[in-house]
Amino acid sequence: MSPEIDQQAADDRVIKLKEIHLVVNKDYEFLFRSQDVIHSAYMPHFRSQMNTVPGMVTRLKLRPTITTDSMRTITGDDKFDYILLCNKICGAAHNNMWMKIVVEKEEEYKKWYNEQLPFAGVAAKPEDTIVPTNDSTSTDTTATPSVVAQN
Ligand SMILES: [Cu+2]
Repeated sequence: MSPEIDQQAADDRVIKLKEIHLVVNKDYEFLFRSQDVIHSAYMPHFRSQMNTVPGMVTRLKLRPTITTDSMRTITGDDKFDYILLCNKICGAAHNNMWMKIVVEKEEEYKKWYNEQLPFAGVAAKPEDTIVPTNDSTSTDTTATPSVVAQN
């Protein structure tokens, strides 16, 4: 089934907008959409970039091969984080368009995943629902990626 036609979305997990978790050595396909202007999803450590275009879905495939913890050892920087950020000067909220990417082992990913509420659980708690806003000081949610793990 195409990931865009998920009739059972109630079991999807709602992910906080400032952090994506990926399993090391697993193939992923990012699906990007934009509700306003062209943004550019840039992941400099993965040497990857894809425009996000209103009215269409753009895709980017990648396989992270080094965990965040290993990169902290390799770089000697115990605060190292992979990042995803917008690489277009797209509007007033541009500087808020970034998020951390955590690359980790499968067991760490499963622990984190199980701490995330399913969509149906969040919908039952309206105070936790993520709502896009036009406030320029808040996170711009108009170009949010979907990530689909591939086997
Ligand atoms: Cu942008």
